[in-house]
Amino acid sequence: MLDKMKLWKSTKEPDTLDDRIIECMKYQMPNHIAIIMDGNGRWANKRAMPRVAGHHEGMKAVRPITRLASRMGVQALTLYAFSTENWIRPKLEVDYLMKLPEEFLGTFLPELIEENVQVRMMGERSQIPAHTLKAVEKAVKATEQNNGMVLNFALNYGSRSEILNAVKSLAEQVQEGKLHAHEIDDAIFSSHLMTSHLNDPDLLIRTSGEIRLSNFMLWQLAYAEFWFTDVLWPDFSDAHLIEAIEGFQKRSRRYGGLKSEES
Ligand code: V07
Repeated sequence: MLDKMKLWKSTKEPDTLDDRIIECMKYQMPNHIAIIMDGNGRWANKRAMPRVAGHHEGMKAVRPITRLASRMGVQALTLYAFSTENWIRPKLEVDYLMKLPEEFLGTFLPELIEENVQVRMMGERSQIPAHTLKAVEKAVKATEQNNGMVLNFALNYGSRSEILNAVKSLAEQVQEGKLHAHEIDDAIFSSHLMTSHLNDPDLLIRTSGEIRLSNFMLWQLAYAEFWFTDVLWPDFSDAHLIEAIEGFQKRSRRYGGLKSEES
């Protein structure tokens, strides 16, 4: 895709996706992109299809986005696949969703290994069905020697519960005399979150027109740029990711000096 020949193309030619990728990569890329993949049910509704068909189409959209992010040099991509609030959905829908990791990895794992991607998962493991967890953990293990982009799936994840668990574990350390309460700072707190091994996202994308965080990475998104789009997740394509990154780059150039002081 990143054809070196394209570098020699005349600037008069219309912008192809490859041209835009090359142009984008001249500027500061987001290090960590987080995505709330919303609008799968609505995508299906619009076509008079069952909701699960939308989820399946949404799963198919993950692959090209992962591939493009990795090729553009993004260090981490976190995808909100299932929230702790999603359990209230009809059982058949939940059962279907919990089969998607297996299906996704069944076809995509060899390519992830090949592309040097590191698969990770964050979320409350105890409620996740054994068959789902097994598939995810197999992928985590199979890619742990890789050192390319981290593909972090938020699965049964909720940010408030993550924060509360961090508070509890810090409180225990204080109680055991291993830590003084006044020593607790941003870095120590962050190290007790599920993202302790990752930098904070610098770009959040939410599809499908909802302008909410829905309990997603509340601590980690403190300084992120937010990109909201009406595009439904199954329709979110390479061009949309590039558009979001171009938007991010315009903003981070505008606030240039300030950004690095904040973070
Ligand atoms: C899910 C597809 C994407 C749109 C959002 C809802 C439905 C990929 C995964 C996945 C998770 C872990 C993993 C590999 C793949 C996934 C769920 C739902 C529960 F290691 N898509 N996707 N998991 N959807």
